[in-house]
Formats: sequence, C-alpha cells, structure tokens
Amino acid sequence: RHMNFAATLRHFPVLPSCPKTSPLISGPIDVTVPLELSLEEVEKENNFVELGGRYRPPYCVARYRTAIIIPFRNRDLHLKIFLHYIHPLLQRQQLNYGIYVINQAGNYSFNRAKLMNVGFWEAMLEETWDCVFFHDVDLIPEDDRNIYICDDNPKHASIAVNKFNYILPYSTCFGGVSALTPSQFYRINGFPNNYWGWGGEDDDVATRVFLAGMKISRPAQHIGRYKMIKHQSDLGNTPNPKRFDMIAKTKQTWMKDGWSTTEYKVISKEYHPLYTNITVNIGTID
Ligand code: UDH
Ligand code: NGS
Repeated sequence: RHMNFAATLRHFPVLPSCPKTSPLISGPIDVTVPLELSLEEVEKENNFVELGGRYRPPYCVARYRTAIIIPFRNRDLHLKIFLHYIHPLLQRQQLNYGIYVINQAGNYSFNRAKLMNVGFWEAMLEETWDCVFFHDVDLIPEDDRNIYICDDNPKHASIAVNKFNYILPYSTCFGGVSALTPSQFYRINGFPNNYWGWGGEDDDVATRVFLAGMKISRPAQHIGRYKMIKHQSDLGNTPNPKRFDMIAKTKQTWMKDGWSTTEYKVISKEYHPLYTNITVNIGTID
C-alpha cells in the first residue's frame, strides 16, 4: 500500500518499452578517484541493483540486455571505483545488465583473453545476452552517451583514454573495452586462449575481426572517453616475449584456438550485491 512509484510499477503487469534513447543521459561525467569510499558505501549508493550485480529498469522494459565481463586478479580498489561509476551510468542508459568479475585463481601468469572466453561462457549460461562488453577494471567511462550496447560490427569503445592524451594510439587498437554480440563473438571464434602475460591478445582479436570479414566500429572521439586509474605494474603479468611472433600467426591459429576450445574449472561462484564473482582455474602455460 505504501510502495513507492517505482515499486508499484514493478508489480504492474504490462510495462511500456523503454524509449530508444534514454532521457536520463546527460553527457560528460567528472571522474575523480574516491579513495575514501568503502565498498559498503558503494553498495548503499546502488540499492536498486539486484544480487549478483543485475539490474533492469523498474519503470519500462529495457530494449537491450548487456553483460559486462571483467578480467580480474587482485584489483579490489579498482573494482570498487569501477562499480561506483558503472552502475549509475548503466542505469541512466536504461539497460538490462549484469556485471561478471572473472577472477583468475593462483599466481601463474595472467591471461586476460582466456578470462574473457570464460566470462562469455558463464554469462551466457545465465541469460541470453544481446551484447557482451569485455572491460578492463581500471577504465572508467567519462561520458554516458557512450552507450553500452553492441553495433553491427564488433565495437572498440575505449578509443580516447587519458593515458594516451585521448587519442587512439594506433588504428587497429582493440584493447581496454570492446563489445560483441554473441553472433559476432562466434564468428571470430572468441578470444585466443594462449596469450599468457601482458600484450598482444587484443591485437589478435582485432585480426580475428578482419579475418572474419568484419570491421571495427567505434563511438565518436568526444564520447568514447575513459580515465585509466593509475597503478603499479602487476605481479604475474610481465610482457609476453612471444607476443610478436604470435600476432603474426593469427591467420593460422584463430580457427583452431578460441572460445569453443577454452578449458577451465570454476572454483567458486558468488553473488555479491554489485557483481557476480566467478573464480576460475584456467591452468597455466604448458
Ligand atoms: N588485470 C587484473 N590483474 C592483474 C593484471 C590484469 O585484474 O594482475 C586485469 C584488469 O582488468 C586490467 C586488465 O586485466 O585492467 C588489463 O591489464 P593490463 O595490465 O594489460 O593493462 P592495464 O591497463 O595496465 O591495467 C597497463 C600497464 C601496461 C604495462 C606495460 C608493459 N610494457
Ligand atoms: C600494444 C600491445 C597491445 C596493447 C597496446 C596498448 O603495443 O596489447 O600496446 O597498451 N600489443 C603488443 O604488445 C603486440 S597499453 O599501454 O594500453 O597497456 O593493448
């Protein structure tokens, strides 16, 4: 009887479709790093988010369903800042979304691309998402007109990062934040599984996009802006010395190695208030 308006609408049997363009979008966002904020406070800010980091607008039926996959190990501070900014932004975009943190178990060399494949599998097990965003945890979008939906071609979203003075470092760059529909993802056979350590895996994915006969789609320069949170270099993610040889051979490897050949073992799956945490054993190089 005393439910608020949004709660009343949630129980209303037929909701209207959300508008094509959300009226809640406002443009540039001032991103500062709120070091004082605790995770509990970030949870309180976001009390409309459902367990596991899931959300859908309470007052209209979302047109788009987007999963966010975050490759992760030992970046709790970044995750807290990311959640503080990403939840309100995705809600202003009126999306049905879910946040999946794919946490690599153990101290072996990090494998960002393989974690992306795992995240794709695990997210699709829960829901048939329209679009999957592959998202570094330390990149914070600075404009909410950068809509978290997919395009006709695989999308590279983080095109203007403060670290590179807001300029795309090279034309085939596909690192940081990218987005593919499931069918685009299948067409490129997902991400490579064998890039252990830093570098090159995103270039391999860009080559897959071209080999599969697609192009890279990008938002406008003034909209695809991101702030990268500064950090020390990680343990277990030193530059991979084999990466240059590997990216020269993508044409021979992409059909054999990809999402369909990803082997892993889920160690735990936890539904936290603002994200689903999936800890996985993805093995190690040989
Ligand atoms: N990541 C982790 N933990 C790690 C390593 C990476 O969570 O230990 C994730 C995280 O989501 C990060 C992403 O993988 O945003 C990419 O990591 P990265 O180290 O490739 O890129 P990042 O942008 O740092 O964080 C750039 C430093 C480049 C090092 C230069 C080596 N020559
Ligand atoms: C290229 C790397 C990419 C990387 C990009 C930007 O040189 O993996 O730099 O790096 N390719 C190779 O090493 C072959 S960044 O400074 O953002 O970490 O994404």
